[in-house]
Amino acid sequence: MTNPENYIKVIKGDITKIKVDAIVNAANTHLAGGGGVDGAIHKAGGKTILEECREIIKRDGCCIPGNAVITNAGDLPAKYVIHAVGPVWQGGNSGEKTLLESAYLSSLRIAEKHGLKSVSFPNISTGVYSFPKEQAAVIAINTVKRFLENLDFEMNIIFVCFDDLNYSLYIRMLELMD
Ligand code: AR6
Repeated sequence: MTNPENYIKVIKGDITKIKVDAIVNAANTHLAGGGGVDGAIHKAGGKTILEECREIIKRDGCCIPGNAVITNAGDLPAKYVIHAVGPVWQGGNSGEKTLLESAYLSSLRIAEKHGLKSVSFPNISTGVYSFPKEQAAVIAINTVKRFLENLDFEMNIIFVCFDDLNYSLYIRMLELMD
């Protein structure tokens, strides 16, 4: 794709309300549901999502940080949920940046494999997992941009920010890209 920035948007809101081919969840290694965006997705999507997560865990054992898996989206307006596991921030010297990049890339590769045309991301790892928001935003935007540059079909990406700081960081960084 040329000009990937034309396919990247940022909005402030609740990702469970977004009608896209797939929303990404900030999950944990057990795909067990939890708080934050994970809790909101399972609450709004209903039990079929957790049922499919349990089948995946039974088959694979766990979903390690940096990886992602896809499930149904239950009652959500999206068609699929891609569950990505970001790193827990431990000070920055434990491979957190690479793992966060990998969580975004794994999600994007799954979307590519399924031919998905629109994907929404939350700000993975910036809540309970405490990844510094500015560093996380740089990684998220650069990883998505590079991926789209090399993609041979058009995919729209929406960053759905829930808090004011993430929203203002993304707005600023995406304007800088122009
Ligand atoms: N829509 C969009 N973003 C949201 C929503 C929502 N409805 N709710 C929260 N956020 P977090 P993590 C934002 O904690 O840091 C869970 O318990 C939130 O403001 O959800 O990757 C899992 O089970 C923040 O910017 O995910 C894991 O155990 C961002 O989503 C653990 O938390 C990510 O915050 C994962 O921690």
